[in-house]
Amino acid sequence: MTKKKILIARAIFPDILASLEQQFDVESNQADIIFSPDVLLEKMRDKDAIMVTASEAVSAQVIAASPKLKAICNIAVGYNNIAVDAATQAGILVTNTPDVLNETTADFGWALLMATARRVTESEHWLRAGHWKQWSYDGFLGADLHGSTLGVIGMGRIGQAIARRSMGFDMKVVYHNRSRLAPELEARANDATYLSKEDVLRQADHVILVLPYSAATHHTIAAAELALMKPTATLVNIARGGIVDDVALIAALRERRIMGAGLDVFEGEPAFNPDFLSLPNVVLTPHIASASAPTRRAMAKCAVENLMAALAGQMPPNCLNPDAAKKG
Ligand code: 8YV
Repeated sequence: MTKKKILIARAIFPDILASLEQQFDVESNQADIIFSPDVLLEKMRDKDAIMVTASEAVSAQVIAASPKLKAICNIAVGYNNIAVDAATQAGILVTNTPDVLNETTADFGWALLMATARRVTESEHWLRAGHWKQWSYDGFLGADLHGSTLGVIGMGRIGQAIARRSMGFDMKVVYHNRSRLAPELEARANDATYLSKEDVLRQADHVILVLPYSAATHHTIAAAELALMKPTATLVNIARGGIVDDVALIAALRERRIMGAGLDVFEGEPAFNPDFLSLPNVVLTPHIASASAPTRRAMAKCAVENLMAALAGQMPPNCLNPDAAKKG
């Protein structure tokens, strides 16, 4: 029997690649050279399934040019890079990798929160530059986490994991989400209080964004929203670029209308607005919130399970568009 053809668009763990090569005719990209949209389209033409990351845009055009395709398996929980409706119409299953990254991503949200509030990277840069000649009572005064109010915008599984961690800091949690959580979930999330987005921004000392990106969430935080925040507040984005209006954020940080920001994601990444580089009150990381070795491996394995199920004619465990099966 001829093996099914799959494309793995980015470098993955070599042993996971080797196990796939035993079962499928695999085109891989261990050199990790990003495919242009045209190259991706060309490579997908004869494939039965593809594995991509959030960096690959699987557009309606690319999908229309892939007549054999049965499955698009994202190695990410967010799937705004994939034209899911077009895939559903074409009878192509789309999968993501939820849950396996919740705790690791929540840990990283806290890393950014703490680094931002306590000015960790700013003071480290200062030290490395040789400026540390004496201790001073007001050197790098930051904001307290303990006893403060945490605002979570996007209270899905990762948002809830972040809120749970705030119990240890004796914090109050306020949140906004498309819909209010069930009472037992609010209780587990440190007795989180549901508020409008505006009230979360007004009340929180630290705001963290954990919502999925879509046309509806584009610029959830822009100039008007930043204006509602306390001048002492911090903002952390571990969700997606585009949820924050980066130009508006740069102006707010420059004018100290908020204290600081911690950003793991950017509009147009991996390119980002260079004005961030000249601001001391922002912590910048290159989209690494899920980057622990066990979690990245778990994400790859989850994507593999989804792909194998789809190519075996079964419903993948993390299918985002089960209706696609009806078109098949
Ligand atoms: C991914 C992420 O590592 O899962 C997501 O949605 O943003 C990250 O965990 C990254 O997007 C690569 O696909």
